Amino acid sequence: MAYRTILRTADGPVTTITLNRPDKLNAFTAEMHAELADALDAVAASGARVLVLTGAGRGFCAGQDLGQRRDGEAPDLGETLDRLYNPLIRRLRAMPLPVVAAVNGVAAGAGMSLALAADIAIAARSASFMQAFARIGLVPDSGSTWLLPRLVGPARARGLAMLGERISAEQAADWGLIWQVVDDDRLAAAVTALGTRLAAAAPLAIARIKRALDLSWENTLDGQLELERLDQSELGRSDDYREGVAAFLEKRPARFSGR
Ligand code: T3D
Repeated sequence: MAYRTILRTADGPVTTITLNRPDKLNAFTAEMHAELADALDAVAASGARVLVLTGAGRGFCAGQDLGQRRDGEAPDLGETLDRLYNPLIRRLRAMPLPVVAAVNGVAAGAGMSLALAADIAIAARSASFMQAFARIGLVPDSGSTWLLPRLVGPARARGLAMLGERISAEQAADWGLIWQVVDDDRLAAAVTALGTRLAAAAPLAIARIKRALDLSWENTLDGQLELERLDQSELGRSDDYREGVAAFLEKRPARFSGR
């Protein structure tokens, strides 16, 4: 599929998908959703070990393209969530490889949800985050009502969601919304370094870590202890575990195969 609204590039084991409608701060259209879904299929089939999501130009993603909602009719937004946004968020969370959001600029509405749904979000210092939904009469979607209280606690989640204020990348990092903020001219290098580290990590362990941390929100401590036991049972029999221990004892970097 030839893309018009995104770019997909591979650098060894790291694939980068760039949302590419810079004049609209990479706001989502139906076409972008379709191209992104196709690109995620390609990533899944490619054996990539890390996925980086970023935006072209001065924005990361400004959420739904409101230009496609301007005609005054009353669209069933539940239907677009069902068909486009929810599958995207579910898919990113379920992908076995680590997903990194390289937040190069403003992340608003579903664009902020997208950044928060990544496993690791790293932002340029000039980037910002905005739960824009309430400003246009909507509830936060694409997972934000689930993610926000878990990341920042209920008080800040309510403030962010109800006020729709734009907060700086630094504040987002201070509040625990994202992993790290770096100077703008360091973002590309920091993302490359992160991608290299994650690509060298043990793939089976990474996939189980993603799943276990998500399941922890619904599990009791007992349930989570049991999940850890089952994961550890399986991972303990993997080539990756054998390689990890051997590499430690031989004082060399591990070369994980994902088996
Ligand atoms: O509809 C459904 O299917 C349900 C799903 C909903 C999910 C959602 O995401 S709802 C929330 C939608 N997003 C927003 O409400 C954010 C709207 N944008 C903004 O509030 C501001 O643009 C920003 C705070 C993000 C950035 O402000 P600023 O001052 O840095 O930039 P700007 O000048 O406002 O925007 C630059 C251009 O991008 C501008 O175009 P122009 O005038 O130069 O031709 C602006 O209209 C365009 N743009 C920004 N966001 C959107 C957009 N165009 C369409 N849709 C947008 N969301």
